[in-house]
Amino acid sequence: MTLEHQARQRKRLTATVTDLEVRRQRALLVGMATDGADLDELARSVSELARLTDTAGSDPVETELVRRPGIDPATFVGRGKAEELARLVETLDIDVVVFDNDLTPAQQRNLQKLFGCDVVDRQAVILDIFAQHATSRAGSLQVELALLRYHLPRLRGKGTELSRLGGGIGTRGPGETKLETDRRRIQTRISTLKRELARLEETRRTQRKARRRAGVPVVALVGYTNAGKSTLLNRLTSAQVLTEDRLFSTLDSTVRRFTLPDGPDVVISDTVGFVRRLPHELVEAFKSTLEEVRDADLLLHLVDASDPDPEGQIDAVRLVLAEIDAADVPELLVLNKTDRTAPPVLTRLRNVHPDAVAISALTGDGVDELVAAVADRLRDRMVLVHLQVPYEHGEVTAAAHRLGEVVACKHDTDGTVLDVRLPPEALGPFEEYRI
Ligand SMILES: Nc1nc2c(ncn2[C@@H]2O[C@H](COP(=O)(O)OP(=O)(O)OP(=O)(O)O)[C@@H](O)[C@H]2O)c(=O)[nH]1
Ligand SMILES: [Mg+2]
Repeated sequence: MTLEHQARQRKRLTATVTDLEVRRQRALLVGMATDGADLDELARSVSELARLTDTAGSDPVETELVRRPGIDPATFVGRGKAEELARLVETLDIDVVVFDNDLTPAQQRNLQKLFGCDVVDRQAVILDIFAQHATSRAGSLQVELALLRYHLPRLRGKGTELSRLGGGIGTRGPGETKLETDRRRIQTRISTLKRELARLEETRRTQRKARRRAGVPVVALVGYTNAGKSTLLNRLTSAQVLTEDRLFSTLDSTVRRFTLPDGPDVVISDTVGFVRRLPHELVEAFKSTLEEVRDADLLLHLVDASDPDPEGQIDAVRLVLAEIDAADVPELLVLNKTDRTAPPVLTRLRNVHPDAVAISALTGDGVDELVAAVADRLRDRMVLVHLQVPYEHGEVTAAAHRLGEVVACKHDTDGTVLDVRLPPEALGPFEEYRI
């Protein structure tokens, strides 16, 4: 298979999802609650789906909330309801029906046939947004990997579209053999992507190790998408990360140095935001980007305090953190957007989370307190050492100032005597000067 052929094939595969945004399509949103499910939660989830759909480039023109005792394996919402929705599709001239719940490939196929239009689920919408926003090489490869994994089990449904790819060989239908070839091609591409990503990851891992050796603590910004992570990074450092009032503006990680007042340098990293029910394929594919988070010394967990459901966002973020093995990294909760949060809401959040710091990344309010809190938290993990450094080793004294927090410093006849707090991983080169 030629490279050009592969590229064409990849484009087609993504096109099945990205077709959504070529022209603004009219979308009908459907959310279903089975017996005992929390209806408020459903309403919130569906209103978030509306934002996701809009970000993906379609107009959510109508929303249908369905209650049912259980899931229908063939049509998800049940035959009667599905027929009702089909009529709505007709009346409202709908191009795509977006389900908030995950659909099985069979349900998706059946509904598509019944509605006579595209049917996608929340996962597909999120994947689509990622596909549109990925810019870096690693980001694009990760998104492609996630898309292929998502499509692989759904291949039967897409059979006719894929069959056009082969071209040339007459007008035979998809058939089992064709399907097998397509599957194999995708599997091969998945292996290639994994190899390429592993190579890219190796470089990043080396950079991370170098930072570790230099003893620079890493603070990772994490949080729900649109919580204000990039805005905070830009405020703290001179980074110029794109910030926008839309979901998933950031997909790549950016790292910047930042000097804590009277303290050591730290590295701050900003990375992809999380969302409720982030597709597993994406979490898997972005694991290498998210390793930055797992290896951090401190997580700044930003939450949009002005959101209707900040607690839901906190829970969703913690779930993803657990999924990437970062649940044990120390966390400092930051209540952001205080400038647009109702005072009683803020008071309640502060009571529930007494250790949290409240800020407005936009106005800068509370940011000094946040920086002090970060310094405190990092200090907790520092080790206090006493050093005597001969004057001819001035570079060691300089390194102590750069890497640690110098608490006391005096000049003796034998050299500089220092009390300094150092991160545990930076102790090595100082051992011989300890007294
Ligand atoms: N009013 C107000 N708006 C804020 C504040 N912080 C961020 N914003 C706005 O919230 C939106 C999202 O901010 P970003 O910094 O892009 O959020 P993010 O967490 O990086 O989002 P993603 O990268 O998309 O996951 C932007 O429109 C910001 O201007 C704040 O403290 N107050
Ligand atoms: Mg961002």
